[in-house]
Amino acid sequence: MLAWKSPQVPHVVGSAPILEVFDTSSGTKQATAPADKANAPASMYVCGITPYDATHMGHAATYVTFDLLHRTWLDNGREVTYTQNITDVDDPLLERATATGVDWQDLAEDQIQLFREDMEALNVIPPQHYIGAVESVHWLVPVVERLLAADLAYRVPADADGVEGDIYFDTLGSENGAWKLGQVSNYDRETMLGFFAERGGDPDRTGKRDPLDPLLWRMAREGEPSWEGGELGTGRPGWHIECSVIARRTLPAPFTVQGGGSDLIFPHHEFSAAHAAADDQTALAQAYVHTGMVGLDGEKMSKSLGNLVLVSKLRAAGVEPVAIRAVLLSQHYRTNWSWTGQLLAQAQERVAIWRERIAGAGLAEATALLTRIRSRMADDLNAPAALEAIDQWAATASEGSGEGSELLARGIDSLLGLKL
Ligand code: 5CA
Ligand code: ZN
Repeated sequence: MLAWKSPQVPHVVGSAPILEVFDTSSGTKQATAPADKANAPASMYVCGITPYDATHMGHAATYVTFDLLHRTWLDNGREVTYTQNITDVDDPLLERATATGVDWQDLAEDQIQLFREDMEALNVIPPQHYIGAVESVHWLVPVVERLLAADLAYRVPADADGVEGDIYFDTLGSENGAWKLGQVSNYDRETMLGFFAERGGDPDRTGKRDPLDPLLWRMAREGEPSWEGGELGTGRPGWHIECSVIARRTLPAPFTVQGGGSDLIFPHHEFSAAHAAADDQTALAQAYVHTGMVGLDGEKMSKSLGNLVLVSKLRAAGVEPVAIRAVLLSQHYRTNWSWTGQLLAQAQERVAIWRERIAGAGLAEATALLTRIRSRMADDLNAPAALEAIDQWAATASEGSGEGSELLARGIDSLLGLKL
């Protein structure tokens, strides 16, 4: 699928320390390159949108976070391969389409287009591989066929709707040297069961070997879209296998970083990794990086709760995207936080001050400030500290020659994606 237009990312002289990120799986900060090969190629998979509603600040915060990671790697001179999916067929999308009386494909197409415009406005570098679930069905079918043949997947009898043969993943039977239940999330079983039921799983489906076993292939139902599935029969894919297959088709194994919001730690990233390990005995990713949940005035922002602050609405109201991005950078990516009008007003004020001060920046202080920004970003993407460094400089710098102005503007654009 077409992604969106790439911004120009300026190259800035100097070098940054190797980026360390917090890895959910090990519970520690991990270097994202070997110490002796800071500029090794890097690869990243970030879970994309389910296109049934417009981009809210939670999505934006997550994609901007991984954009910071991407920019930090580029600044290290690394070649980056980036894949993002689109869950363009799944229950929430189909349910919304039915409820609003629109065709599910039209709904997806409109929302994907709006997402592209939002990402472009927010100066987010697009992925090289932007792939929809629908496009990946023919990659995924042979994988599920292999799992079935190895008895790591199995069929269940008909449920109330009378449809036979949905295919599930045998979680406990699939544990091997590359993956064990809890490998990614480190959650205990009770926590897993809670999140599984909350986030699209069906623990009570009869005929499953274990309540946590996730769906791999759903047989065709009347009124639901379906695809030819070879030995699987006609149907549509489960959610985790989609990301697992798209990632492995487009990136090396294991790739450097798997990314998404913390709502994806379990079951989604746990089982994406499980499917990969069951299919080819490899770890899916080297590090699993998760962003905190963004809320609105204290509640989680979600499409289903309907308490959304939309990027497109703010843009339409004339808010500068650079100010929206400055709000997103003002909060550490791992914390849960709430969007407020006050944060936006503060960011707008900051942007105005920075613009004014950068015009007169001296060369030595611009160079010193860039070094500070680089070291803060290398330490688990500490964007709030990087912004504070800019504030501090802006508050104390004397009116200079302006010789450092271009360097500083380019550095802030390159590293933070803020085009001032
Ligand atoms: N299509 C799946 C991933 S394969 C999905 O979760 N789609 S989504 O549209 O619900 O979310 C898109 C991305 O935004 C995911 O990475 C998700 O973890 C993240 N996200 C969703 N809500 C929030 C929120 N309130 N705060 C921060 N990130 C969020
Ligand atoms: Zn995903």
